[in-house]
Amino acid sequence: MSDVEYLVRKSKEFDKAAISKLISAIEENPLKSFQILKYFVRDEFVKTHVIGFTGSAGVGKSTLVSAVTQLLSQEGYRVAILAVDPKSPFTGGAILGDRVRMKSLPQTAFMRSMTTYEEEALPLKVLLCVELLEGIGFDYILIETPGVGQFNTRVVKTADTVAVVLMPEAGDEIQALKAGIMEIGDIYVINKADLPGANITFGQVEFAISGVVKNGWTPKIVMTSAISLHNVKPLIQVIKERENHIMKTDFMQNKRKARRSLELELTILETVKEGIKEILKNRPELLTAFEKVLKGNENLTNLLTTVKENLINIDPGINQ
Ligand SMILES: Nc1nc2c(ncn2[C@@H]2O[C@H](COP(=O)(O)OP(=O)(O)O)[C@@H](O)[C@H]2O)c(=O)[nH]1
Ligand SMILES: [Mg+2]
Repeated sequence: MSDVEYLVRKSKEFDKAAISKLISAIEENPLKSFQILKYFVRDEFVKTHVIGFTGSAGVGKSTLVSAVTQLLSQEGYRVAILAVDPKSPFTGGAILGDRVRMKSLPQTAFMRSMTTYEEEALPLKVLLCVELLEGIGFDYILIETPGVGQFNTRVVKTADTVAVVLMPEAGDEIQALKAGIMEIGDIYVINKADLPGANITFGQVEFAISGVVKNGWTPKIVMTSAISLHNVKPLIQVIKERENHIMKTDFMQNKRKARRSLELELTILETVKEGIKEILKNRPELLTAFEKVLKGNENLTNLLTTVKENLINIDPGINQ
């Protein structure tokens, strides 16, 4: 048995060290991860509920995800958390803080932080890790993402349920909601309901999303206070309601199709990117040609045609 086969077998027994090693391998080289993912049978029947938690920094996503994990684990479910953390040049990321906040996770739960660069949004490696965790058989995969830019569209394609997390006096977010750019939520969570102003925010969200129906589902608004488990129970109830709704139709299958088409797109993109790097390294005459283009002595189309011909011949160097 190869190393990979051994790790795959252990991971199916929910061995955390094995799962971590497989995730590291995916992170290191997403284009080679198919050598791992092929060992996981994917049936038509989907039982994993993927929930994306998105929202501005500091609204309490990590605390909330940790509380949801504890409550679902108490019911006997297997929960995996992927905390996607953009590496910001300003803060250097919040992984350490998240580790501290999530250290009290139950024994059966699995948690992994993944760093990304802001402009990458939800990168391919995260989507492939969702594939892995689904293949292992987790009941829930909770993805924490910061609520900015491209994260939004990608999280919608990746998660079965999007929970937009807000806190009282979230003025900018309410404006965004009104403008329709935050209508990605299936659940709106007003966290920090122990602070003043939660009722007002609730009313504003209610007003902003009134009339919105997505795939027959009217988005729900729920108040939580993530610092106390008891005050997160209403969210668990809404998650179960949502589950009843989406499991009844072919929604889950369609979601996976959407996610896989995004994976395909990103896989092609990554391959082409690698190819471009190769070409730039091996064909110094392209730079000379480009300088001629800048001077007007050469046509850009000719240059790009050469690049295209070279790209077609690239060998991704990945044998399955
Ligand atoms: N008062 C109050 N504080 C909270 C609540 N949830 C989280 N916090 C605090 O808010 C801060 C940011 O929480 P964190 O989970 O890191 O937010 P994230 O950046 O969205 O992941 C931490 O100091 C938490 O302890 C809550 O429901 N009420
Ligand atoms: Mg966080």
